[in-house]
Amino acid sequence: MAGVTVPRASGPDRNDGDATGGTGTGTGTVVKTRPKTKKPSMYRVLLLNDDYTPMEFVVHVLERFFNKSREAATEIMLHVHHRGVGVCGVYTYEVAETKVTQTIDFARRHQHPLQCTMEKE
Ligand code: TYC
Repeated sequence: MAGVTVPRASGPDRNDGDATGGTGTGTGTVVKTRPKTKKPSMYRVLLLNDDYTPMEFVVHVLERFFNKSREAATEIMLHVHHRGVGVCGVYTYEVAETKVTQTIDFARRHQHPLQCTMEKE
């Protein structure tokens, strides 16, 4: 039957990667496959204030594990000192989790109570 058009591969889930649309004429329409990519969820790593961890130690943690300059690290440390909590960086889940663990372990080894946590952005 000529002139009848059946919609194919119109939605994101209809395109299974087949490169032809069947018109029954031996010709076809090339349908480009759109690769399914998803942006990963991002997580904020937070540093918490306490009364005992030395300021210089917190600056060192920010330089060592969060790749901050001395100036940026000092700014974040002072923000946490005054406000109680502050963002050290935003990372994918596994990277954020690693930085939280590294920070807490490093603080513990130096007998400081410094705490660090993460939250979904
Ligand atoms: N409040 C601490 C002090 O006065 C310094 C400090 C800053 C501790 C930031 C923890 O995440 C922190 N020595």
